[in-house]
This record gives sequence, C-alpha cells and structure tokens, in this order.
Amino acid sequence: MSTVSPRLDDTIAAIATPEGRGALAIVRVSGRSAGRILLQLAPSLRGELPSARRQLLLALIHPVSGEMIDRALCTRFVAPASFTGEDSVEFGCHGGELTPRLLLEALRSLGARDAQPGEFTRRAYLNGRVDLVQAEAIGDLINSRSPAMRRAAIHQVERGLSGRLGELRDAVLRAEALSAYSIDFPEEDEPPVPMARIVEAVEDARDRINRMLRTAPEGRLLRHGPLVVLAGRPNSGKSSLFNALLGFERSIVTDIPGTTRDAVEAEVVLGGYPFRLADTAGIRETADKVEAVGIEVARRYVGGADILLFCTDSIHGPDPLERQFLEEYEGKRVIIVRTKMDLTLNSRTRSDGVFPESATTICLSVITGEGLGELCDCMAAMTFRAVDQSADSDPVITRERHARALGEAAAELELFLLGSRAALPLDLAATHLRAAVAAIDGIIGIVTPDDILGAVFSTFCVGK
Ligand SMILES: Nc1nc2c(ncn2[C@@H]2O[C@H](COP(=O)(O)OP(=O)(O)OP(=O)(O)O)[C@@H](O)[C@H]2O)c(=O)[nH]1
Ligand SMILES: [Mg+2]
Repeated sequence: MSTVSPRLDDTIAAIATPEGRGALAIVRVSGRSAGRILLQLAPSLRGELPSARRQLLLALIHPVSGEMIDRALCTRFVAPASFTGEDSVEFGCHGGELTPRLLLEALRSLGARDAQPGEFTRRAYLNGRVDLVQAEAIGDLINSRSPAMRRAAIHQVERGLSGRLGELRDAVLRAEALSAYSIDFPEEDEPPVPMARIVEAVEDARDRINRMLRTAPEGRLLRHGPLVVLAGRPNSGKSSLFNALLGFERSIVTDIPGTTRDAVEAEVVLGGYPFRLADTAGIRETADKVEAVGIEVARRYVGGADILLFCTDSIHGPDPLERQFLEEYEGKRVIIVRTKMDLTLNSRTRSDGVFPESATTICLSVITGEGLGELCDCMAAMTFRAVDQSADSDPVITRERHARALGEAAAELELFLLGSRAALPLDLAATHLRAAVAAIDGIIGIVTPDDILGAVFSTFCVGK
C-alpha cells in the first residue's frame, strides 16, 4: 500500500472498464493537459475544443504512428464541473484486448501518465467534489456483491451518511457555541443560555450517534457476510443442504455417514443478503484419525459461527448427543433444521421435547424444496434485522473506520455530559464538544491524515 501522495498537477489516464472482450470500453484522462491531448488525438477538431459535456464521434489518430485508433464517442469536461474537478475527457471506444490499450498508449505518448488505483476518486476528493465517505462508498459500490450491500453503498454515495454526519456536526457546533456564549458571561446571575438547553442538545446528538452505531454490527456483516456453519450428526443432510443453498453441487453427498471430512466454504447471496456458508464434518465419536481431525475443525467452525444451522435427520429424530451439542452452543444464533422431511409423515407436528422449545426450528427437504425459502428468510431476519428495518433515509454504518470515529464522538459527548453533571467549569467540559466535532470531521474527511487517505484509496481499482 502506497502512502505517498501522488502529484496532482500532472495528467493521468486509465482504462476505466474491465479488461477483456466487450462491445465498448471507456478510457478516461484527467488533468490540465486533457484538452490539448484531445486536440492532438482528433485532427478533425482542427485545434478547436468542443464545448463541455457534448458528445462527439471523432476519429482518433495515433500521434506517433499516424494509425487510426478508433472512431470514439468523446466527451470533454471542464474544471471544476467534472468527476475529478479537473479538465478531463472520456473516450467511449470499442472494447476488446487491443483498442483501449492502443488508445491508452497514445495518451501516454502525449504526456499523460498511468493513473494509480483510485486516483481519479482521490482527485475528486482532494478537489472537494466528493467527501471521504462518498469516495469510500464509490469503492464499495463497485465491490459490492449483494443487493443489500449495494443499497447501503449507493445511499452513502448519494450523501445519505455524509448528510447525517453534517447535521450532527452542526448540532454539536451549535452546542459548543452556546456553551462558549455562557463561558463569556460567567458573572451573570442567570446564565444567558440555560445549561439544560445545552445538555439537551448534546444528549440528542449522542442519542443520534448511538442509533447510527446500532447498525454497525450488521453493517460489518453486510460487508463480509455472516459465517453460517452447517453442523450436526453424520448423514444428517448437511452437505445436501449446503449444495441446495448454493444452487450447485459443491460438497460431496453420499449415503455413507462421515462423507465430509474437511470444512468446505462458499459465498452465496440469499434473499439479497450475503452469507459465507461452511459445510463441516458430521460430529460423532470416531477412531478414524482423519475424521477426528475433521470433527475438531467442525467444532472450531461452530465456535466462530454467526449462525449455526444445526441439521438433524427427521427420520431418526433427535438423540441425546445432539441435545448435548446444542447445549454447548447456547446463546448463539441457532436454527435447528429438521432434514429429509419428504421421508417422514406428519413429523412436523410431532413433539419430541428434546430440543429447547425456544429454538427456531425449520422443517426442510432438499428433494421437495420445502422449508428452503423459510430458512433463507430466517437467516436474513436473524442477522440483518436493523438493516432491514432501517428506513431508506437511515444510513447503515458499514465501515470499521466510521464506527470507531462515531464511538469516539459519542464518548466525548458523554464526557461533556458527565462534566456538566459534576458542575465542571464549562470551558473544560466544552473541550469534549470540540473533540467530538474533530472525530466527525475525520469521518467526512474534513481533516484527514495522509496515511488514512492512502489506506482508503489503495483498495480501489485503476481507472476509478
Ligand atoms: N430423501 C432425502 N434425502 C436426503 C435429504 N437430504 C439429504 N439426503 C440424503 O441423506 C444422505 C446424507 O446426505 P449428506 O448431505 O451427505 O449428509 P451429511 O450430513 O453431509 O453427511 P456427512 O458428510 O457424512 O456428515 C444422502 O444419501 C442424501 O441424498 C432430503 O432432504 N431428502
Ligand atoms: Mg457432508
């Protein structure tokens, strides 16, 4: 990861679309030479720059070889009204392996240098076109692999989170201003601004931050997907369920108990939400050395699970070992899955009394598909309740960096409130309000050290 800030005064270029065969590709160039480069590439313009944001179909000629590169749709943007805030040009040319590369090579020969990953967005941020939250969210939007994550990302790109943070910042600044006003009039009998008013404003800001923070655990799961571990007795149908959830045969299924030895992991999107599934070895007493190691691995997986899908064969009914196993993992999110329902008659109504009444139980068959939808809904409801319930206008905190800074801001507000309750001099307590504003500023990127910027933009792809 590079923490060296790239220069801002040169002109950068990159292919913004993925490599490979495709109908079209976009090549973009940004910086002060963008206009000149366009003129040199497109002789038909006869030295006259086209007006901004007007698309023109232009023949592009390689400046060194004189070879025709392509006839491309060219759009010129003039600073500051562009994505980067600089003069820039976007070329929509034919796709494939060679044309975009030849165009990029021509841009290089005219003085543009290759952009670093995320450098277009970094420039947009440094030129005040987007704030840091938006810049991060653009990366999230590109990388999102589930509809729910995509929704959270586009909400942040559209300033859903930045807007809220801006309001919070203003509220704390107002409280700070009110307290400063009171500090300036210490001798008055009646303080000019009743302390209760300031306290109320700070409490309100703290509560709003805490409400946002409540979405952070789910936001984290939204980014990486909760780990869903399928565990249970051998032959209970774990691998069959794993494959059914994935939609293809990833795990080996046989009627021989002890088929799965090692844990098998796969990512999947169910009901719009991301999950990481892990199929594990069936748990039993065994003399087989390899199987015993597999069972140990299974137990470790269960220990780290966000959701445990405990599979139990509905033909045999639950046994004491299963109950003992479940007791060990009490307090975790567990769904008891009664498998192979197509082979049983009416056992849905049979009360076995072995599993805790409170446990969520789903009757399922991979043959008929019964229970699969219910299971997916149940997994989503268990992990993403807050995300699901948050209105479209509520931001979801999906980044550790944001959660940490919001936590700091809330803690500083709490310290102010403690100080005011302990009748601490107002000027001392007010330093906490300043610190809370600084923490919020760090999220939006109003004052952000270079190493944080390096970390943010290093995760981007070239051309964004
Ligand atoms: N009829 C029916 N058979 C099923 C169902 N689910 C699994 N089976 C069968 O049950 C047997 C065991 O299935 P697996 O998915 O391999 O079970 P497992 O829990 O992964 O077993 P181990 O890997 O040995 O621990 C196979 O013969 C499956 O075809 C179901 O819903 N209905
Ligand atoms: Mg298996």
